[in-house]
Amino acid sequence: MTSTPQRDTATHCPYCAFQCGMRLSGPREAAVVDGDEAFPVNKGALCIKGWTSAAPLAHPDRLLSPLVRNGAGELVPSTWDEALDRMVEAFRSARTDYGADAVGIFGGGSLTNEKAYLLGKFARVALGTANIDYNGRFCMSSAAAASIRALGIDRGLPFPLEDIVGAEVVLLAGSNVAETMPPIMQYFEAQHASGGVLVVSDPRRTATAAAADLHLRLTPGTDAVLANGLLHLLIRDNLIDHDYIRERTEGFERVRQIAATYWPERVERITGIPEAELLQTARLLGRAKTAMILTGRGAEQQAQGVTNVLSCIKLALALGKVGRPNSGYGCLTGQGNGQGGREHGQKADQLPGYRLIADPAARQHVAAVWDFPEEELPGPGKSAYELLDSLGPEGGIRSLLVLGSNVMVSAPHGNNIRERLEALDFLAVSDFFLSETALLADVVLPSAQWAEEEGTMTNLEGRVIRRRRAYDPPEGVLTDLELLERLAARLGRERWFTYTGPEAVFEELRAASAGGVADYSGITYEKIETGQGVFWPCPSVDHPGTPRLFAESFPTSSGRARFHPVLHRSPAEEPDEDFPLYLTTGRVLAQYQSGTQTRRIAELEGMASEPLAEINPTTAERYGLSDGDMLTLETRRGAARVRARLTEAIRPDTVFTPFHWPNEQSANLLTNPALDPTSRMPEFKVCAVRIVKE
Ligand SMILES: Nc1nc2c(c(=O)[nH]1)N[C@H]1C(S)=C(S)[C@@H](COP(=O)(O)OP(=O)(O)OC[C@H]3O[C@@H](n4cnc5c(=O)[nH]c(N)nc54)[C@H](O)[C@@H]3O)O[C@H]1N2
Ligand SMILES: Nc1nc2c(c(=O)[nH]1)N[C@H]1C(S)=C(S)[C@@H](COP(=O)(O)OP(=O)(O)OC[C@H]3O[C@@H](n4cnc5c(=O)[nH]c(N)nc54)[C@H](O)[C@@H]3O)O[C@H]1N2
Ligand code: SF4
Ligand SMILES: [Mo]
Repeated sequence: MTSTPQRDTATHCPYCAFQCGMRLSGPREAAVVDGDEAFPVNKGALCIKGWTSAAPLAHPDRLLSPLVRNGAGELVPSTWDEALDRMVEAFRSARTDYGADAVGIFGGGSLTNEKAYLLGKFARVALGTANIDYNGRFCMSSAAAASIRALGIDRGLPFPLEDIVGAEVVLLAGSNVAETMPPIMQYFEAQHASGGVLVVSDPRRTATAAAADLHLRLTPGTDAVLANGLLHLLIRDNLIDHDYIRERTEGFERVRQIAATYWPERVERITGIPEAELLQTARLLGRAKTAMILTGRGAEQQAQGVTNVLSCIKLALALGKVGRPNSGYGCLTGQGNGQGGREHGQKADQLPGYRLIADPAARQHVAAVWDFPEEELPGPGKSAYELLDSLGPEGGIRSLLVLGSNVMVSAPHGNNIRERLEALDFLAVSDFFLSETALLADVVLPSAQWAEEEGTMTNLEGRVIRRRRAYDPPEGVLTDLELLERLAARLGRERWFTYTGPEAVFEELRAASAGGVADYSGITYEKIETGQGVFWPCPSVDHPGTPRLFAESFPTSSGRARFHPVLHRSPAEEPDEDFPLYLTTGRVLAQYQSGTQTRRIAELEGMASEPLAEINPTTAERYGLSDGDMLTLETRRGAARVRARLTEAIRPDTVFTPFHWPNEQSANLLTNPALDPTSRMPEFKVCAVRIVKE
């Protein structure tokens, strides 16, 4: 693998939404990573994944040519011409035989804005299919849906991270940031140093909960009950902000009636949180001049994820905190470009600029920018799990391109996902490595990695930043943008897919997003360079960008924030005689997502080489389990083999296992695909499980 000569490039980590600034130097084979002290978000700090992030660039497993499945059923190296011809042939015949919607696209939140945008355009203009969605649906979609409904806009954090430092109280609902974005801890440490208090709700005493002043060890799936219970106490003790509620919100009365039914004894019974801790939390929040509520996947990845987040938002609204300094509600977005990836059209219901594909004005605007007939743009398609569940003759999607996701490991109800993928007539996967999903493909396309491409990413604050190319891609490897351009040309759509490079794609994205909710029209590559990023919305070139939202009003039809009168529900599946424990899933520090990248890095494997199921010692005793024993976790959908890790940190009624591993170790063989009715988020965080000792 050749590499361009050594140079020092300022770019950002390929992994999470914190998008730490880093400097990359040395040749690709021995690339050296350093934290970028000039970047104001991480201020030079990186986590272990960031420090080791250059290892995949020259990894021996790296794909360096396309692969195609031969007559004997093996994946063998091929030319690009052959791989692309096979794809075009498969897409054409699916379309001819079954209609345009028989071709599906599955994208990802790790793609740059340019790639996410072009993938959306590719689906609608080159393929004419409605069926495109992406893995962000499995991530922050419940928070996104709730924020749009209550606040009129979904920008994960509507304020910069530095606002955390000045918050007197922060309630962190279902997030383990000490492991999932460690450099954020410097903000909580500074908050603590200036007298601030951190409260964490989590069924486990995580590293984050251990660093907090108060840990609410709630029963999985009871976040809405907790939020309603806190609101009950705030109303009872007159700690809500009546002026704010009157002047800036609507719909409080119904919410007050609902909160009245969440009296403390009831809340304690359902959540398991002692009444004294509920009262302590309510008082902390109610008496603070500045207070913030932040949610992570713990509260969001549930079949009632939207209800949970709406309940957190109404707490922040009743406290009068949304739009005030060092205060408000925010969602901690997860993937590298989880924010930008949900704004520019790779979602089933969406066009660029966070426009809705069903909205006639949005269609006209984007069709005009694309110079494409509006009536030929498809309508809304299927959401991520529903799309995957529709693969094969029954569901009707016969051909699929996966670009930037490893659904075999990360989608819920893994046994069904495997069956559905196998029922396809044709599967193409673009990745850097032969992921578990790529192993099932008919065509595998080797993609350039983060340090080999130019583009923009939007971090968890809504700050648009530059990803910079330090190396040319290895010979034989294309960027995803080049792949889409070549495919479109072969599909006879060259006219709409000819760009001089990523910046030209961004220029078109600017125009397509102009006037939309996520307005990038005033952002340029140059402006990002000079300002350490630009916060959207940024509607004109002379506009400085918008670090803080909601100071004056909300982007709703009335200008007011909306309270939603929502009642909690039980999780879709509750423990019973056969499956007596809760199962919850999530992450560990040293592995990232489906692990395609991080399971190949020796240093990270040394820290976490297999899934450890966290089990309370009292529970373990019932099953005769000792620390380190192998066991099988079983749910109604499947079984997974994991090693026991006994710890007092977890509730006795709950088992936690991380989802970074494939095959018989996969947590997603167990998880429940029950979907939130609004966001279509699966219930990754709660189902019923039993332990079988080996
Ligand atoms: N190391 C590492 N970092 C990552 C990632 C990674 O894979 N590895 N992925 C990135 C991505 S895409 C994301 S989305 C973020 C996710 O970041 P987080 O949201 O911090 O991660 P999770 O571990 O999924 O879930 C957080 C916590 O929710 C708790 N939880 C489980 N059930 C419930 C519940 O019912 N209620 C509440 N309140 N809490 C519950 C879990 O015990 C867990 O500690 O991390 C990002 N950063
Ligand atoms: N049980 C359980 N399941 C979960 C979760 C959970 O908490 N519990 N969390 C969910 C969440 S929040 C998320 S975000 C998903 C993530 O799950 P996935 O979508 O599987 O995420 P990744 O492992 O990041 O997959 C990205 C894949 O694309 C490749 N890739 C990365 N960047 C690019 C690129 O630019 N181009 C191309 N062509 N390929 C690229 C990587 O090598 C990798 O194989 O998992 C979800 N699944
Ligand atoms: S916190 Fe996220 S962005 Fe920063 S180094 Fe770790 S994985 Fe990379
Ligand atoms: Mo995520």
